[in-house]
Amino acid sequence: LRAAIAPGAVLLRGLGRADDVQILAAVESVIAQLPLRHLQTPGGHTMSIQTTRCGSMGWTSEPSGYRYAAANPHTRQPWPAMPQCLMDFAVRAALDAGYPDFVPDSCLINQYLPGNKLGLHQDRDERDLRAPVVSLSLGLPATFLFGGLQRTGKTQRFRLAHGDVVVWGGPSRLAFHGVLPVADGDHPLVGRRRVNVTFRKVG
Ligand code: MD3
Ligand code: FE
Repeated sequence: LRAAIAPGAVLLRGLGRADDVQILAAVESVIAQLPLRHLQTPGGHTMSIQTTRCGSMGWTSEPSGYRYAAANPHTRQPWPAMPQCLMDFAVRAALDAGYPDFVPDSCLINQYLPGNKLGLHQDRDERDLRAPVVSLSLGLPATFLFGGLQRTGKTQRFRLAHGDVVVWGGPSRLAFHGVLPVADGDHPLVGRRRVNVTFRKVG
């Protein structure tokens, strides 16, 4: 089921459900190589969600700001490789949404425990802003906030459930967005958490 939810943004409801066992195993293999942790914002706050990543470019937060790097600044090692099934899934989702040339080089994995949230922000650290962001929700459902190009504008709300995919491109690429606190629950496959996987072409 494909629905345009905003200019350039396409919701592919349940696309990730068919392969959820394999996708979750790939996510767990990344977590085993590079454990989830709370990032410190450049402003000195600790994020409630926990993060890890894979692919040739990894997103990091340092006192100097957010940036993408080819190596983990803590270990000077490359990031874990992107599992092939995650790469294949992201390419297929982008194709379904009308972005046939999408080849991600970066995958960010965010884990939300009940109560965790993500404040309104823009994703603008990627060099190639023509490429869309592909996001996959797993586990507990969440209410996603989607605003305009200004932080103070009106926001729309979307309920994202296990297996839902959104591809954010075109005019939506720089829109403000966030996630409301996740309600408690227990997902039969994923457990007491929401896992969000985003794929990007950093360039
Ligand atoms: C709209 N993640 O990783 S996914 C992020 O659920 C992030 O963990 C949220 O925001 C999460 O940066 C939301 C949906 C999403 C991801 C990236 C976007 C929406 C987006 C980039 C541009 C516009
Ligand atoms: Fe974001």
